Amino acid sequence: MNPAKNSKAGKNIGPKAKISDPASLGSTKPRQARPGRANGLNRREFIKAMGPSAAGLVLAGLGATSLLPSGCTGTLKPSTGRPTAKKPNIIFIMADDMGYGDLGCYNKNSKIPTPNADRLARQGMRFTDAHSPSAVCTPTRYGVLTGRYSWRTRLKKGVLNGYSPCLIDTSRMTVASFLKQHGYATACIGKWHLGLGSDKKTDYNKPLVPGPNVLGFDYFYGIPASLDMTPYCYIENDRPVAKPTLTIEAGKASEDGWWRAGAIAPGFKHVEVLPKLTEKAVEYIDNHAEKSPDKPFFMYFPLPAPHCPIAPADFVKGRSQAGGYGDFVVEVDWTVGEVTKALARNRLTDNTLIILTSDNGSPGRTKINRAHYSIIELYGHYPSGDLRGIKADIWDGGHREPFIARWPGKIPPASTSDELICLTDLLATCAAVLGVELPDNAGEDSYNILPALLGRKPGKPIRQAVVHHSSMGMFSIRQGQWKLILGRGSGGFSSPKNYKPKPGEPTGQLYNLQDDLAETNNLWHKHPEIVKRLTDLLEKYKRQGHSRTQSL
Ligand SMILES: [Ca+2]
Repeated sequence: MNPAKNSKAGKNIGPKAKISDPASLGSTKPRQARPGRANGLNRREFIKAMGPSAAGLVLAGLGATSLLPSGCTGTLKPSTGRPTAKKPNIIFIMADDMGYGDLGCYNKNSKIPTPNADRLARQGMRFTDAHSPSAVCTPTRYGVLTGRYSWRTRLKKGVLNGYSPCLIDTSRMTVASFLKQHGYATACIGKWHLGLGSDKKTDYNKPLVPGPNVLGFDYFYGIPASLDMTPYCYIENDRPVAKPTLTIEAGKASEDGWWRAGAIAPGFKHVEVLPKLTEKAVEYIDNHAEKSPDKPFFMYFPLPAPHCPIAPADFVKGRSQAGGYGDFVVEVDWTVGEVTKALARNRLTDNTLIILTSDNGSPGRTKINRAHYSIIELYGHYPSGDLRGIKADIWDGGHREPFIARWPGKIPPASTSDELICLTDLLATCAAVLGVELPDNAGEDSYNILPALLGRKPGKPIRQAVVHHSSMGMFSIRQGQWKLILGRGSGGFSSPKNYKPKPGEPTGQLYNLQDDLAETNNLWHKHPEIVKRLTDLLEKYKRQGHSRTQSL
């Protein structure tokens, strides 16, 4: 196959796009930096700032960053020649329904080539015990942006749809509003899925307020909800790029997954969404580097893939040994590569903290409910790796996530951390990066994981515990090696969903993950004292309205 020849994505990304020719998929070579730019200074400014010795080095062809301490691309002061610490750019890429076992760097038996994610892991830190606060989309997104568990809101189970009102209270601090307050440019590019407007049913003929712009994002470009949820349209800031005036029947883009029938904007094609959003993200980085080089930026980039409908672009078809799903993960990896290349050519790599994770587990593990076929049976690929369960479940396959963080000079390269963390930790960690305290009424379930990112070993866990939550609203709490589940069954997609115990049987599940990662041996009856301790801690977290112990 010649991917360039067959690429629809390449044709449809538009004349302004700077994303790679898909024929170079997997290529690791960063493009040349824009001529004359070095750390936001043009060549003349840079030489003036660094003095004659720098001029010689630049003329000798050495990159500007090689002159600076690793990890620091600070504003240069002529008086001392030393850089001053500069706020890092922060990019948070969150795949949709990508499993713990999909990426090669997490699963040596993965059937999916993911060279860009693997490289990010080699350049940064890979967490092995990171969790989304929920096993499904909307509540995880709420938790990422607010640092607060979503079950504290009106959303006690399930997810929103494309016509739901905005879930985040407009008075609540978000990662975006916090960073904006501290001088950042802020952008959300991708799948929103947190509700738009305040009407009971969103009216796409009216400004979509409140939405991302009201919640701290200077710029938003994306889709309202999941790729299988109507209405199918792009939104820029607070209105559709084209209104969803047409209708489409339910359909599919490949052998797996489908989209619902309903409203669609003229020209909208499911298969084009990930390339389009990638183009927008790359464009944002390029534009920001050119127009606002001295201002740090935060880009929240929630991808619509590999969520169903499984809709890989032509240029990735056949690239994996795990069918259309695997190919869609390859496309996610390509997106990661496009972002890192954009950083490199703009010489932003060294001063950017980039995180790659997923919002919940993969649904593709078994022939259960919405998973239309078994990726394991067909391809021998295990999207959940060695974990039990799939998306939506309370078992770790539902919410233990790949989590890779790179920040050159700060985060030790090729490192691994087994620190127990949660995606709600982004807010407190951003505050720590800036050296700012969070107010008590923000980030109630957010812990600062910066010490772990920097490779420090404080000797005790950063988090007191993490609370897990399934699609059906089943709770679990994790502390150390112990995981307590308040209920029987998966609480999600896997069968049994909610097993009703017979008299005398355990009413919940207790696992020791240290020697039972697959959650097979229920120790509920064996350790009643642990059951009580963790039950009490969970009740305390619910009662007091927060679980954060830092600065509270
Ligand atoms: Ca998801």
